[in-house]
Amino acid sequence: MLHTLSSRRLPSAPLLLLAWWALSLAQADPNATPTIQLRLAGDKRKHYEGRLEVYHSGEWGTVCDDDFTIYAARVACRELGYLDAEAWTPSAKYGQGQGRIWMDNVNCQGNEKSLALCNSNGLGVSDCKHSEDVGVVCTQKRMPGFKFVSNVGNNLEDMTVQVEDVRIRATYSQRKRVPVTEGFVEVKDGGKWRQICSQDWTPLNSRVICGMYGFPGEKGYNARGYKLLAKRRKKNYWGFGVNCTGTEADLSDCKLGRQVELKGNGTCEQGMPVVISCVPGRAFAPTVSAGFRKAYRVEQPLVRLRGGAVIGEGRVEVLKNGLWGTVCDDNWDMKAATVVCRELGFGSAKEALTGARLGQGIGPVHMNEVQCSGFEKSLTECAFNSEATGCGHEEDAAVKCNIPAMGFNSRLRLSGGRNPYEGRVEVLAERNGSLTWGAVCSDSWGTMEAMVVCRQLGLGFADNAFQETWYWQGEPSAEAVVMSGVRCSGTELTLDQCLHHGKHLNCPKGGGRFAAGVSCTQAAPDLVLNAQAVEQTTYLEDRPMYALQCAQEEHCLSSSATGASSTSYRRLLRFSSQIHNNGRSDFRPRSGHQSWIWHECHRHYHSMEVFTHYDLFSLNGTKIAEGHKASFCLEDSHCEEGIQKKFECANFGAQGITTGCWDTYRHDIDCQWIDVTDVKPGDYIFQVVINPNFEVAESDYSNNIMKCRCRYDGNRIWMYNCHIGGSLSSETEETFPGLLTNQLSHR
Ligand SMILES: *[C@@H]1O[C@H](CO)[C@@H](O)[C@H](O)[C@H]1NC(C)=O
Ligand SMILES: *[C@@H]1O[C@H](CO)[C@@H](O)[C@H](O)[C@H]1NC(C)=O
Ligand SMILES: *[C@@H]1O[C@H](CO)[C@@H](O)[C@H](O)[C@H]1NC(C)=O
Ligand SMILES: *[C@@H]1O[C@H](CO)[C@@H](O)[C@H](O)[C@H]1NC(C)=O
Ligand SMILES: [Ca+2]
Repeated sequence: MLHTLSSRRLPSAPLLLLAWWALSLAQADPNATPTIQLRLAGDKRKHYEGRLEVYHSGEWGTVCDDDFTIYAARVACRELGYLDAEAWTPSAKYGQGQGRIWMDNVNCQGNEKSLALCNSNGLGVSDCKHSEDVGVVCTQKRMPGFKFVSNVGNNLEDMTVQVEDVRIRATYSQRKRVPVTEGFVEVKDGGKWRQICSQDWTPLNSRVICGMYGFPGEKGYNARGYKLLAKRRKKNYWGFGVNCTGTEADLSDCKLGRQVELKGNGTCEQGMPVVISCVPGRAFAPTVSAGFRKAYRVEQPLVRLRGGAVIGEGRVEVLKNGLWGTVCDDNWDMKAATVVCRELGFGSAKEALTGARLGQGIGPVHMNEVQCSGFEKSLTECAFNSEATGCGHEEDAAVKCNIPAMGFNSRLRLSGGRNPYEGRVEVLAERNGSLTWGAVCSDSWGTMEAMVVCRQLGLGFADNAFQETWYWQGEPSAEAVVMSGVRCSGTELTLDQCLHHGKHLNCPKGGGRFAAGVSCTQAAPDLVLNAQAVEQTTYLEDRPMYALQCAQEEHCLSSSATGASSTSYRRLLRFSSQIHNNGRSDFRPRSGHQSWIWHECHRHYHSMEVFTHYDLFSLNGTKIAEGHKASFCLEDSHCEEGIQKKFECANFGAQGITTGCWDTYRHDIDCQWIDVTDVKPGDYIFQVVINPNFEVAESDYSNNIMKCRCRYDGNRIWMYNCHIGGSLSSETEETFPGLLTNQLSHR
């Protein structure tokens, strides 16, 4: 990138002359413009970005970043059939290319039809190195009416497929199935849908297209039936074949196949239109529309996604030795991301994300420098380095996967809100024999239910669940309640998978302006309790009643303390809790200052009346010590390096926990204990649950529960095996006696 002005910025006089000559030629006769083709190559993390490569005189080469601008990127992206460019990147961000550096000092106005029409040193004239290869990020949207032209002739080595759109066109009898998994493949080129000639077609091509449509695999189909159908259809074949290796995440990464010789009568030689049949993941098994689909859970996965706003997105976590951990983003690419997506029953990857873009995990970093061939059945079969030294959770890898078109948001809508992300929830339901939009009863309506709505609509996480929506403007568009008694566990893909009353509606308050509402958000906080801190700070204290008056008033002692003499002692199990916000937005109490409660005894405001539960259970799951509900004054006690504290309790300050900060309740503050005065010696399970009523939305609730084994000999107490919910494999968790995970998953 660094160069002296004299040698680089100003082309020598003969070069200038040459450039002028080439330009004037080009203007005089458009056919004299050097013929080039473009492609996006290299280590991509989205299919619509990459190293810009130019094909000329039978050779692929790159473009130097000197003088490159967003205008040049726009010309290149449009030439590739994308609507526009979003950005460009210098210094071989997508890796160094090979061969010639075809263009240097490219200077475009932005409206040129081809990169070849922009000013430059001239094709092949460059003194750059491949470390200066330029990359572009195009918009995901394709240009309507884009024509895939090839002016390079038949010599199309390694050209990629750039068409306007692709689709699977279901036959009439299959059209009612959701999702569509089988049909003729068509590409849109020059504004027209065209079939592909089946000569040279391979299952690898089918695999890529199934992946784009959200399906992990492809299978055979009844060829004879389709042959008969094809005979009767009018055909309009595309002029090219497709040559995928099977590991591409998108058709635009596949090479172009042979040109197709179309006969005068419009048939392709020895061929018929390409048909594919995709195999959906279990969660997306087809049903005839409006059928009942059960929520589905993976049996014993080795890989899972966490912290994603919508289905098919999340931080990648892998199981090793019974312990869940994360993946470092070094070398994280579309191939690895696609292996994860297919393994989990989705299609290929839409995006491979780096830098903990979907939140930071906890526990170990299990994999680093992952390298997949693209055909592995599981990410755990890819090559990787188990040494993750230098990889912190701020480098956690994540994915966004293609999922099938389920028409989820055609059965649910929001109305009346102040913006498109909020509103009264309306569902399509069968009433008196016809489908009508109706409201949802707000009895039992809470964050879990709102989460399912936001996810189903692709709007992210729930920010708020409203039980009253009367203060929104506008008359409700659907007055009648058509759904009541909704209770979701949080894993459902759609609201109708949640428990509800079905036909037997029961909603005393009615719908209208009291109907259920939601507001959705792209980013949510994620509170996680530091299990080690609990383990390390536990001890017993015998404290006289006269020093516990405040605690008694705040119900922090068990019932046997009532009426106890002021000189008697209570035995307290004390510990510190450290609550981190690992999510992507700040945690704030649901209610504003005006409704906080002043606690005279402790002289501060509580912003959430129930923020944590502390309990002690026997090994068979019976509650032993009366735990209590603790409310807190939320603040940033400490933050990670480089993050500013925002929340402070003192003086009626703003309460909350900033992303990257944590709130510490030291073992020596009042009520930070369980009263174990009446507990007999033995083995127990100690449990802490934070945000237990899901009052505030989080991107992950599974890590809100923490359990420890606990041994009490009558004098001393030992706390061990402390761990966060969801951090162990289900088998390991089962060997840990007692109740547990279910505690959180239902109220
Ligand atoms: C597909 O590409 C490979 C190499 O990239 C080549 O060997 C093969 O002949 C191509 N097949 C077709 C049908 O173009
Ligand atoms: C199209 O023409 C070819 C030869 O030109 C012939 O073999 C083929 O049967 C014709 N197909 C149809 C559908 O007419
Ligand atoms: C369905 O029909 C019944 C009786 O005809 C009527 O009372 C009720 O309001 C109707 N419900 C809806 C949602 O139209
Ligand atoms: C559970 O264990 C406790 C003692 O730890 C015992 O008193 C209780 O009866 C047991 N309950 C069941 C259902 O086994
Ligand atoms: Ca959480």
